[in-house]
Amino acid sequence: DSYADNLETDVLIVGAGFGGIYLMHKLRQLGFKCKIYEAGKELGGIWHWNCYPGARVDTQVPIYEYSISEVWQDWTWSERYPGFAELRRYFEHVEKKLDIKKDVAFETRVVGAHFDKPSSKWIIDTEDGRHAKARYLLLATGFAAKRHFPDWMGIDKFKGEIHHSSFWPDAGVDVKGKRVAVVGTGSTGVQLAQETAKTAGSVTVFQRTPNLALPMQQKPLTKEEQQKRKPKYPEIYRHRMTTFAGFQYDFIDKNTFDDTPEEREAFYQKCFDNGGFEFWLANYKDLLFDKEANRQAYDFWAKKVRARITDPRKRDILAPLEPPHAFGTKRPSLEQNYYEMLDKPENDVIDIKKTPIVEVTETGIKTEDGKHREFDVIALATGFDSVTGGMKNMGLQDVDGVQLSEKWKNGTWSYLGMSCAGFPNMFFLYGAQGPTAFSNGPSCVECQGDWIVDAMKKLKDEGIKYCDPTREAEEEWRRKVTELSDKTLFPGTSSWYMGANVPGKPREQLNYAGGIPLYEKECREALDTGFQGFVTA
Ligand code: NA7
Repeated sequence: DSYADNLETDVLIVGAGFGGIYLMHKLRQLGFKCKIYEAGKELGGIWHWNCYPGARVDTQVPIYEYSISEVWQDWTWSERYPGFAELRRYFEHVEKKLDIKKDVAFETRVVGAHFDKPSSKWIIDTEDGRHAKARYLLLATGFAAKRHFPDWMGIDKFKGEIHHSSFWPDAGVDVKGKRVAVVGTGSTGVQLAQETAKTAGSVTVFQRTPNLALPMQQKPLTKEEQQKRKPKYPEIYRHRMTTFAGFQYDFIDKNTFDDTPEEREAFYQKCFDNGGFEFWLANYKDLLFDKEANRQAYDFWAKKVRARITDPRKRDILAPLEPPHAFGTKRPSLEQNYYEMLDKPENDVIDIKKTPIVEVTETGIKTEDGKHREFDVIALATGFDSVTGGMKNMGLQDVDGVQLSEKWKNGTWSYLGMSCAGFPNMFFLYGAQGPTAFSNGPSCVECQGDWIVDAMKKLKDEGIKYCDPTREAEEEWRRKVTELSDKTLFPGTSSWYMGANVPGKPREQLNYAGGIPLYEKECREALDTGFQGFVTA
């Protein structure tokens, strides 16, 4: 790659997933010269990294795709919630349509970046010692760029196969007839356990917190039905930006106790039958605000799930009568036969809140009650240093040489969830203090991507060379993010939304909980009033 060595460009984008590709496509149209640095070997971001058994998106298509008409016009899916292999094919299709790869340096990991004041440019350093110079630095590294590994004693001693879900070998792992342990019950753990059980001899799930998983209601999609619906796509994409989470549906304009118990039961049932996140994001509007309302939803959920499990011990671990946390304050996984699968005698679920894992041995896992269980394969579905971990891990320095990891040591400060004081001409998306975890990825990426692109166009048109948010604007944004979250039930639950999944990480709301429409309005106001909150020169 001639450009990849000591490259000079207008815009350096980090990450070639949904976000990075969108930025590149839109900025090219405006005549910006862009390059992408990508640590992986292919386009697709999260779908490039995640190929564990069962990896699948939990948002329906066509909501989970670009609104770019060249891309959607001649693309169809095979099912409502596609798996990783089909998502990878989607990115191959995106490549055919948008010709992205010619400007991507793959296997290029960014390990440092600083702003050179005299030239007003970012100098970006890669792991293998290359450097790039760019007027703008755009970070599209997503919320799951840094894995979270448990620190159990003996984890290196295990003689079988052990893999983190997002480092799963591309060639797969042969689990046929084997004893498989799955640790973690986030979206990943549920999918992994469910899929692995199809061929494994046994699956044992180590659960710290039950996943309040919802029925996926997967459905095959025909080409014909999708083609017939395509004329409606532009309207679908316009509409998704008007909903709280960037979906095709929204919370209903009614509180839980406005309905009679019978009406409520029927409504909950309808959400379950429609499947996906409807029971979460198209529920009564007080679901995530009111404890009593939330309890109603939990009780319905527990009743439905408990009825599917015959083993009383497993039933109480998987769907306890008392809620482990408010429903929806941790991300529900979408399951297909998770509960029936774990109910089978050969499979098991271990409550590691009660009996924590104390050690990994050469042959298995030991828990605090002294029990040792033997395994051939251990799958770590222990998640990520979510939202902030990736950006803190890139060696980013502010104008005074202070690392972002230092600036964010005791908490996160950004402006609009897209910029940071002291990091001029740097924007990021799908990260801290934006709608990130409370929204559909492509909706969030397009909302923030359009703002970044419009901001850069404005900077160019007005001849502004330097654009840096003020610390006051950051303080105000952080206050807003906290205030919005404090009205909800989220702060009461230890989740990755709250930074509470990684030991030692500050507990704070990492996401903007006001929904996409309000978020967009606030960001647009800042731009339309002439870079309000930024110092420009
Ligand atoms: P998550 O949602 O962070 O889930 C991680 C799971 O691993 C969760 O159940 C954790 O329990 C558990 N965990 C984490 N550390 C440990 C240790 N040390 N011991 C035992 N169990 C542990 O990650 P996912 O990969 O499932 O999903 C990430 C997002 O990607 C998902 O929400 C989708 O948006 C896509 P806990 O709940 O903290 O008690």
